Amino acid sequence: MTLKAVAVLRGDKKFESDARGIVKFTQEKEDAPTVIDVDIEGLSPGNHGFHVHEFGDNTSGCTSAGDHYNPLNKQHGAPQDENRHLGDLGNLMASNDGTVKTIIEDKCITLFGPHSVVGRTIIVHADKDDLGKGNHHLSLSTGNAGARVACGVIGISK
Ligand SMILES: [Cu+2]
Ligand SMILES: [Zn+2]
Repeated sequence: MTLKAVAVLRGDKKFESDARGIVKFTQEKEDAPTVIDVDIEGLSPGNHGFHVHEFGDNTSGCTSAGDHYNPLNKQHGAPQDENRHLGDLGNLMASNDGTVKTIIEDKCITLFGPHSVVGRTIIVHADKDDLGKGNHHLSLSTGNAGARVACGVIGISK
């Protein structure tokens, strides 16, 4: 049975961000990769860290979503790394007009079972995620990706 989910991302006013967009998740069965369809605008050109964070709580904007979703207690990393947070999706590359339209396939993100990302928050950051390799004190926790410019709670979709 295919499961689908969607998040509507809005800019965080604290950072005067007007980034916004839609991220759709589709997974055909429990052991299949999840296909993530990204359509975002209003970003600065260049790379932006992209993660699922633990909580579906946006009461204080994107800040209240907590840390990277990490139910298996791993270090921050790149999507293709074995040692990565479940929520680590690497970077989105915004073009010169500030838009991102891309499709990501990820083997860790799931819509099934106890580690489902439904009800959690997807976040786009101001800066590039160094994928745990930046030698910064935040590299192995957040990738030093900076402010949370846009976010949205992942909800069940039809
Ligand atoms: Cu993040
Ligand atoms: Zn992470």
